Amino acid sequence: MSAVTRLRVSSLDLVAPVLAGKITAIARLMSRVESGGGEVMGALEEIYRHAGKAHIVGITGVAGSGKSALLAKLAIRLRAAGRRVGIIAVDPTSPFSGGSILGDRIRMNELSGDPAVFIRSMATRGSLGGLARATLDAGDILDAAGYDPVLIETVGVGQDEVEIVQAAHSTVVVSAPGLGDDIQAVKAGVLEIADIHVVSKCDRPDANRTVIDLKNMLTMTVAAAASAPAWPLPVVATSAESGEGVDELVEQIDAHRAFLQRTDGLRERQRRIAQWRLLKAAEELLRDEFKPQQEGGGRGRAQLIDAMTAREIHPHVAARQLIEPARRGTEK
Ligand SMILES: Nc1nc2c(ncn2[C@@H]2O[C@H](COP(=O)(O)OP(=O)(O)O)[C@@H](O)[C@H]2O)c(=O)[nH]1
Ligand SMILES: [Mg+2]
Repeated sequence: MSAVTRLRVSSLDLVAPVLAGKITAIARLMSRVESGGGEVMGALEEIYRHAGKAHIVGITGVAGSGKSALLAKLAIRLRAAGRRVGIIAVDPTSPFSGGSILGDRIRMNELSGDPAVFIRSMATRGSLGGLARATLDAGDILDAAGYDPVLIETVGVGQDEVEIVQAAHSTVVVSAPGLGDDIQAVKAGVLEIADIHVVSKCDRPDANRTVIDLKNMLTMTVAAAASAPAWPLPVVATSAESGEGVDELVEQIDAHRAFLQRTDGLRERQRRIAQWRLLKAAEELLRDEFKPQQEGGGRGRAQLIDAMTAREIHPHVAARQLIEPARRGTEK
């Protein structure tokens, strides 16, 4: 029995219902993307052609900064405005699915069961690069299914997570009061990738201090890098508890999208994202080709490792020898 018959419905057969916005088909295709495997590729090719309409918004910040709670509030507002919202959470520390966020105040079932809001938590997989790829493929699925915007939550640490955010059209960096003396975004190295800054939990008395600190820091860095002054970097104070600032955040996200469309920045970002995804996909192909259990190369892997350990050849040279046969193979 082939893998396809075992799956009963092939991934390709899921494409039409996904494009029609059928929740079960979307969920099934996403699960297949997450677990990997070649069977889903044909479907993803089809999906990719239909995607590219949604506004992809990355939301990042350290764990505990209030991203998930804010996203829930955002989703409720966007939903009330008649928009279909897709959310992908790449955050193993505070899973979106199941339980409640923000104590018992915002129950996720306020949103779940509503077909106009699709929320998915991506499992962090062991394979390097796989998570970023799977997340963006999942984003394509929601995009093609008519969700707009698609919000992607990641903890702003680790290369994968920062890269995912860089594959968004608009990036929101969340800083929370009381999580340390400095602005956490600086520590995480994501301050400079923000299109919109959020100071969360502004119902707390120490939030003002964080807003002031952040603004001070921004005047310094923006003055230093006067390259793209056209977009005035906003700082929005929000509270998922009181709902303060959430409307303003929606406005700023929409304003940034309009700015990108007006200035050709969108095309630029789309190209940057395409380039990044191209390189990611190529990396993954190469990695798959040289799985550890394989003996690859004109010289065997073990021999190359021996030679490197003995300091006879440089890793760069060994790597070339390792991939040489594959490169010859593709040139044929
Ligand atoms: N006071 C207050 N607490 C918040 C707010 N938003 C989130 N929190 C709390 O901060 C903690 C982390 O929230 P969460 O959304 O899971 O953060 P994440 O890790 O960035 O997704 C939880 O205990 C929340 O209850 C807020 O607006 N005000
Ligand atoms: Mg979270």
